[in-house]
Amino acid sequence: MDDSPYNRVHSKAYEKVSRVYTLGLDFGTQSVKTVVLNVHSAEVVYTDSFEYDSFFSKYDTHGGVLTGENPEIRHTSPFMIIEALDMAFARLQASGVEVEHIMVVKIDAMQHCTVYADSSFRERLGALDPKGDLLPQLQPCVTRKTSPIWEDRSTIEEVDYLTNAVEKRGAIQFLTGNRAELRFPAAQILKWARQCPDEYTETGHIFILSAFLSSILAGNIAPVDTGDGWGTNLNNVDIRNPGWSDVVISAADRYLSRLGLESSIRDRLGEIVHYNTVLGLISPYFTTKYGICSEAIVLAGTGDNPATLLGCGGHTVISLGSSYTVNGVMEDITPSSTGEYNVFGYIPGSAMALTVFTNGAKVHEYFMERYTQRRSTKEVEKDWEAYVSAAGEAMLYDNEKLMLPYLLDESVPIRPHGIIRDGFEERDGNTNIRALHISQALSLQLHSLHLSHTDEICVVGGAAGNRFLRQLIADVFDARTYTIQHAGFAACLGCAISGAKVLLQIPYEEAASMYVQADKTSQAEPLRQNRAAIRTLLHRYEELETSTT
Ligand code: XUL
Repeated sequence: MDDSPYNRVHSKAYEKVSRVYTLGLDFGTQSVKTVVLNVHSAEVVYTDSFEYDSFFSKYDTHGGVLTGENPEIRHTSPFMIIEALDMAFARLQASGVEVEHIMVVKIDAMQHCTVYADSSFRERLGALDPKGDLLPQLQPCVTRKTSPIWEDRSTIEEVDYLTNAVEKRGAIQFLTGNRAELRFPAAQILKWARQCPDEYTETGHIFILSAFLSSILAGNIAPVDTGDGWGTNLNNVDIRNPGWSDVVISAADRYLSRLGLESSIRDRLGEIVHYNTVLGLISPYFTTKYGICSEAIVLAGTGDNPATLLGCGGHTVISLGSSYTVNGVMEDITPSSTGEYNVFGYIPGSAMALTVFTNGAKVHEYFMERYTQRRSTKEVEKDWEAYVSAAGEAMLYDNEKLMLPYLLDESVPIRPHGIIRDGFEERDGNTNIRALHISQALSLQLHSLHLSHTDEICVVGGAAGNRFLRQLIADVFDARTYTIQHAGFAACLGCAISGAKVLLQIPYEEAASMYVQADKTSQAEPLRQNRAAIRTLLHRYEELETSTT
């Protein structure tokens, strides 16, 4: 066995003489979350979370996003994120967790966010002084002072250009796995180059956020993994050989050339690698300053969605937030022709799809206000219990009332807002509440047919506590549903589990079953007696939906 950093940590993991921990960090839009996992006991020994708005008020962010006049422009501050990396480690050290046992570190971040640095970045990373903080040492090399995030919608011109430029050369959704998206880096970079050509010229490295942060951790320029690299519209779709799309890169270069910018975007992008590629030892900055084991390795960073998928066990994940998302493995990589879902890389050789339904728990909140008597703010849980009880029994019938519950413009399927009730009135609260639950579950299933494994579903997010909705999801998908412990930390848990997988050299499935702890009390099995009704209801819902195209 050679004496590479990887082999040294791997043999340490087997010694079992001391504790071995892995560290997962999640840089979301609003907050940073951290998990430390004990590899041998499978115990989560530390969780932490802090919000940008409260801890970095000088940046004046709202929900982590810089305030501005144009609602289409949604940016964060790369400087705030750099400061937050120091803060995550400072809090970890102050917590008393034995940081010297941390042997692997992996980061995930909100997808599509980009950070821009000049060519001094590499040298600066190699010379980070632990006596100082990261920001003063790295700030001078950040060439773009704000970073566009996934909520940005200001790039229509570039999206049109990219779509048309490669239409006859393979079409962007087939070349990159996704239609040209407003929030993806290809369009974002081109727009910025058009508006700020001098900054573009000054920039030596364009990073996806997870790769930027991983570069700091590893003290060297880090590649992006397929999880995040596939969210750029610049990647190819060869999941076994990660790389950029030559066709799209040349189209982007033609756009830049018209602006008088002759050097290729390719030179600034770095490499794309498989999920979990070992980047090397952690930078001495983190070992000296925060006491992390000097033999700890850093794994390639990834996007928050691939990280969440693993952190929830690798089965399909349905997240029931104000919007609903469905995130699962896609064995047969088929891009969406309508943009209903996005395709990203996942663990090596495998891809995943992510769907976002705009109208999720927001509609339940609206119905709760409309149809139930609210008690005091202290009794929110009781109010929700009463609301769920109003939806009625779990037994389903062919003639259940159905609705298209689009309080807001819907993204899946694309429809204007408006609640359409199929043969019943707005006034009857219980009927409306039941119809909303059933209709949402049916829609989730009908728009997840591209996923490969929906036989087990991890349900997370604020509305995961709604037992009726969980049962309906079990019934319509004919799947066991469950929630997990530490569900709010699923993304960084996914990173920590990836670390344990590398240390123990076990398959991802085995790592997931060792470390993802299902909350046993939350399990729901599909009810046999509902099977026939579900078939009818799926059919009826599909007809209702298509009747409104
Ligand atoms: C995925 C996307 C969001 C962000 C959220 O395409 O835009 O889910 O990853 O952080």
